[in-house]
Amino acid sequence: MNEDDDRTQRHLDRRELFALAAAVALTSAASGIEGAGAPARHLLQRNAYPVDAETPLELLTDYLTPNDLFFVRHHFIPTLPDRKTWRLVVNGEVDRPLQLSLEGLRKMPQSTATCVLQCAGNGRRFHRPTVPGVQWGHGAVGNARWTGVRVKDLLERAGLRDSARHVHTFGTDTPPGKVPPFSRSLEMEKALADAIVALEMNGEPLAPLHGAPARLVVPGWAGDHWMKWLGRISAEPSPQSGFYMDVGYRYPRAPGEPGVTFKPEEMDPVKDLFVKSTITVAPKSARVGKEQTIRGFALSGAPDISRVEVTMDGGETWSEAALAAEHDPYAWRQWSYRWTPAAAGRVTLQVRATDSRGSIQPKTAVWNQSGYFWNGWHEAEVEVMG
Ligand SMILES: Nc1nc2c(c(=O)[nH]1)N[C@H]1C(S)=C(S)[C@@H](COP(=O)(O)O)O[C@H]1N2
Ligand SMILES: [Mo]
Repeated sequence: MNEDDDRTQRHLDRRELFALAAAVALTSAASGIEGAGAPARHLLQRNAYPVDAETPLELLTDYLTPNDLFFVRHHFIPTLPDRKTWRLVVNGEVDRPLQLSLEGLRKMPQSTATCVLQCAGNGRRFHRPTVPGVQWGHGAVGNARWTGVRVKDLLERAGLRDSARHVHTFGTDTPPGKVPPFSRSLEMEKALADAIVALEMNGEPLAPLHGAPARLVVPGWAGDHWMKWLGRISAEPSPQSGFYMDVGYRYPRAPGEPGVTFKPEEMDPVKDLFVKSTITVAPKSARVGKEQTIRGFALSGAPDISRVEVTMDGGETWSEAALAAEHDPYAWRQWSYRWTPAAAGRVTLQVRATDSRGSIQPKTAVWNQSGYFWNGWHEAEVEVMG
């Protein structure tokens, strides 16, 4: 970062900090699948500075998650670029490095992907034994329409060289003190396949909380690859190094028993999301003979979900839920299950999803020291009255 770059950035002023605080109204964690009456429309804050806030599950009922309810995850207090002076630099192993303004990016062909953004740590609080880190419940996830310029188009315009195998990505947020920068890189193959430098989210200019003026979208991959406040992408022969590549955001190659930790070299960077299904609507109580509809969403690092099933006997027998018609590659798939209780008593409903690659959601998520990719069967308890 040279001085020149510094002048194009600024830290949040007081007004913006208050706006942030309002966006993530302080509230304690509620598990939120029951919620009587109209739920309050705000995020659930999991951390103060930087901002880490998730969406209450009962508000994750739309195919497209509204922007003001979309979860937020920052490693540091962000440095927000000024839209007018901001430039996206494309350099590294290219013949013609680029420096593009927002206007310049808008003039390039735009492309759209509707897909899931999920933090690798979503559901961390459900791992046993517990693991340190932001104690996300189920709501560090959302589905949105992202519009912008394909990374492929940018790299081709810059004259990508064959020597480049990885794309290093850099945000304009700077860590405090000795904290290492949030460095990421992704394989060239993935970057060229479907990554987008997004300028819009659900038809609106990207909001500051979500990385304005531009962020990376990596369909099917965990949120840590989705660099916000993007300032530079660089084509490189090798992966980027640094704490968040070499130590953080890694998952054991061959996971062990719960509680067993691994050295960084026994792990690989997290990439594809794991298949999972989440319940968003279930009654707390029901009546024998009266139909209920249970709802939720299912997602995966595979492009589609092929089935969602419900069990009421702990996995002995399964019934298929109906999948909603709306779907896009790497988007979530909404599902519903109509159920008419036959007998009084307490019922534990559990769901599991299967993706288009044939992966089936496991009953218990694989424990790992960073608490990534929790995807155990989600359940809801229903009291059936006679
Ligand atoms: N520059 C920058 N980009 C970032 C982060 C960050 O701290 N700094 N956090 C990442 C992580 S871990 C996640 S899960 C997503 C969250 O995106 P959102 O806040 O728009 O939901 O942004 C990613 N991009
Ligand atoms: Mo994340």
